[in-house]
Amino acid sequence: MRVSAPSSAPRSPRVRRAAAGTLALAALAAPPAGATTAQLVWEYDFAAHVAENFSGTDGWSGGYGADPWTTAWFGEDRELNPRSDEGGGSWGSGQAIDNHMLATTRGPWRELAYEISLVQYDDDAAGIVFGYQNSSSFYLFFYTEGQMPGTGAGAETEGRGYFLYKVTGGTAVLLDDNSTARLGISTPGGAARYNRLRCEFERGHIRCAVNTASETGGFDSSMVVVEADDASFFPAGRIGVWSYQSGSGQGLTGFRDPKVWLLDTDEDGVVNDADCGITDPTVYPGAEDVADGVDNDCDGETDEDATDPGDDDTDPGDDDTDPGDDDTDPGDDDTDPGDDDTDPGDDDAAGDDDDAADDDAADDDAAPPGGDDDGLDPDFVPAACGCSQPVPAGGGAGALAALALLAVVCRRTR
Ligand SMILES: [Ca+2]
Ligand SMILES: [Ca+2]
Ligand SMILES: [Ca+2]
Ligand SMILES: [Ca+2]
Repeated sequence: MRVSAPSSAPRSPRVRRAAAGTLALAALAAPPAGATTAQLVWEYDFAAHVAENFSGTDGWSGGYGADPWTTAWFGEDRELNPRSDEGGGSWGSGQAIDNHMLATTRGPWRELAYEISLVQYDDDAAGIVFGYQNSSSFYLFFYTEGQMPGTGAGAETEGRGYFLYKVTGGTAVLLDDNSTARLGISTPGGAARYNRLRCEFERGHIRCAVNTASETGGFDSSMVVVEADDASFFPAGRIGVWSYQSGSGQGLTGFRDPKVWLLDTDEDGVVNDADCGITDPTVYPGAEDVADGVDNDCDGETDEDATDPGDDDTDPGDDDTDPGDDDTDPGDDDTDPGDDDTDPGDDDAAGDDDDAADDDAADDDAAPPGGDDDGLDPDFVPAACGCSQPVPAGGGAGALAALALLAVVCRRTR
């Protein structure tokens, strides 16, 4: 259904805007995904860029050239209006269904809160796009009390309420809708009344709210009209506005005062779009990358700022004060300060210093001939005998018995 634009006094005086102050985000109670802070990264004033054909102005670009947009339609009342918006088509076909205006040089953004004011003299669909990848893939939030594109290819249908679509490769799926929430956006033939639309996108959770009572009055949870989770959400994309069948040569849809905030879920001062740990306030670009197995500073390397990069911190007995201790010997308990950890056969018994003067019976006889004092070396030769036969290898009782036998042999050969 089509309505005519008011023929006289088409617009009431502009609503006097409240002074910039507390961000509306803070007033949107109980954010479901924990968003409590955000950074305003962009706002735009269409009134400062009056153009008959607005596409191409300051980075804005129309998605469908046959339906131009303008900021000069109503003289001093300079919002952004579609000049025409006819026909149907399908997503990405270059028909009216694609009649959007994108901020092509802002962003791309993903984890955001996006607001804009909308006035609607028609009863057909109008809304906003975000996460825009191309004309066939984007998120679309709109309101209608008349004509609208359906799901799938976008064949025209009629509806009433709020709709949240995800259009992927030219096919729209319904993420959520709401036909019971108070509408009140459309004001066919009546005085201009701007409504504030807001969509938040945080970690795949999308929710959109409408304030139908005040263009600048902020939001609370009662104003949320659609809400959904999208586990396979798009990467960062552009934002824009969208109008369907509401041009009719009269510019029945108007937008103004877009604003974008980027969300900082963990309140570490770095917005989610730049934070590799969006729920961990110890992880952000510029953080010290300590030895914890985590890339704390989001540079792709892990633990590069740690004092001892070879220390894996998995040994509770390792105090990390000995630079010569590489923690790679599981048999080293690090409890003997005199142990230099260079002998893999070392059992770390107290008092064992692994040197040539070792008198431990468990010594492996690595000392040079004659340098060992245990008398049990394989290369030991009794100096008083003159026999050239070496003592059999081994130690303990066997070796002592061999020594006794050798003494008998020596005596008999004299
Ligand atoms: Ca953060
Ligand atoms: Ca973080
Ligand atoms: Ca790092
Ligand atoms: Ca680390």
